[in-house]
Amino acid sequence: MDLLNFNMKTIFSQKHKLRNSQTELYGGQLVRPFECLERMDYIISSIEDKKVGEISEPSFCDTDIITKIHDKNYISFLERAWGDWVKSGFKGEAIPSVWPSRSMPSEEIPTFIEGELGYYCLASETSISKGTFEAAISSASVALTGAKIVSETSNAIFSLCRPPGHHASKNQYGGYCFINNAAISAQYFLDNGAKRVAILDVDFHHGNGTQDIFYDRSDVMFLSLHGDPKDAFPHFLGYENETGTGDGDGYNFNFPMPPNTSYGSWSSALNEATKKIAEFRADALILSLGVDTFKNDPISFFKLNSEDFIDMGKRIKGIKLPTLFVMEGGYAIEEIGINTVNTLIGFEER
Ligand code: SP5
Ligand code: ZN
Repeated sequence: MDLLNFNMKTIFSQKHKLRNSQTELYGGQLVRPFECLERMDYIISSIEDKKVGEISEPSFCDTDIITKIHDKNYISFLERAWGDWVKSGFKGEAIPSVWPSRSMPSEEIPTFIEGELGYYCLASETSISKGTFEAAISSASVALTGAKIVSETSNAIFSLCRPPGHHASKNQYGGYCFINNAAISAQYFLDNGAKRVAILDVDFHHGNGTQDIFYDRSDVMFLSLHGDPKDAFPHFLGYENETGTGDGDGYNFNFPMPPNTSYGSWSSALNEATKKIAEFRADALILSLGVDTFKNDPISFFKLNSEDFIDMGKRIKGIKLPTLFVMEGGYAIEEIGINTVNTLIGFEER
C-alpha cells in the first residue's frame, strides 16, 4: 500500500540549528535575521502534511569537493573566524566594518580578524556566530548526499539545505551563505560521470556566488532569474550582459526583472532558460530553489502566488533531467512550507 502521495525524498539535518545568529544589519539596526531556523520547521511540516516522501539524514560529505570550489584559505577562515573574533574581546556577533573597496585595492590579506572579515565577506547583513561553520558544513553534506543519490539513481531529490549557498563565491560569504551547496553538488556530478551540468537559480536574488564560481567554465551552465540588481541585492552582479568569460563565454545567463514582476513574465523568462538548458544537453540539473519570489516575501519584490510554484515545478519537470533541488532563500515563513512543497509537488505530479 502506498502511504505517500508523492515520492520525492528529502535530505535534511537538524544540525542546521547550529546556525542561530541573532543579528542582521538591516536599515541601520541589528534585527533578528530573516534567515532564521524556524524556516525549516515550516518546510518540514508541509512535507509531512502533503506526504511528499521520506525524510532522511545526510550520510556523505567530502572536503576535497568543497575545496575544489572554495579557496582553502577561505574555508579555514570560516572554521576559525568565530573563535578569533571572541579571542579579540568583541562582545557582539562578527560583522565586518571595512573592505578592500575600489579605492583600497590591495590584495594583501590582513591578519587581524576585523581585516580578515572585510576580506572574506561580501555583505555585512550576515553576522558570523558560534556554530555557523559547523552548520554550513552540515548544509554541504545535505547537498552532497542528495547529489550522490541523484547521481546513482537518477531520482529527483530535495536537499533541504540551511544555511543557503548561492551567494557564497570562491572566497567570500554573505547574503546568509557560506558554502555554495549548489556549486559543490555540480562538482560532485562532474566528478562522477556527468559531462555537463546546468544550475538553474530561481531564488529572488541573483546567484552571484554560483556565477563567480563557474564564470570561466563550460562544463557548468549557470542561469539565474532574479530581481534587477539595480534595485535588488546583491546589487553588484546579475546583469544581462554577464555572459561568461574564456571557456565559459556563452555559458552564463542572467534574467533580471523589475519590481512587481508577476508569474506571467517570470515564467516566460523560465521558458527561455529551459531552452538554453536543452541546447546545452546537460546530463543533470541543479535547481537553486528560493521561494522569496513569493508576493509576501518581506525583503523581495516579485509577485508570485502560492499556486504559481506548482506550475513552476511542472515546467522544471519538463526539462526532463535528473534533478537535485537545493534550498536557498524564502523569508515569508508562514508560507515558505507550502511554496516549497508546491514546487516539489508540481514536479512530481503526473
Ligand atoms: C539566500 C538569500 O535569499 N539571501 C538573500 C540575502 C539578502 N540580504 C540583504 C537584504 C536586503 C534587503 N533590502 C530590502 C529592502 C526592502 N524594502
Ligand atoms: Zn534570495
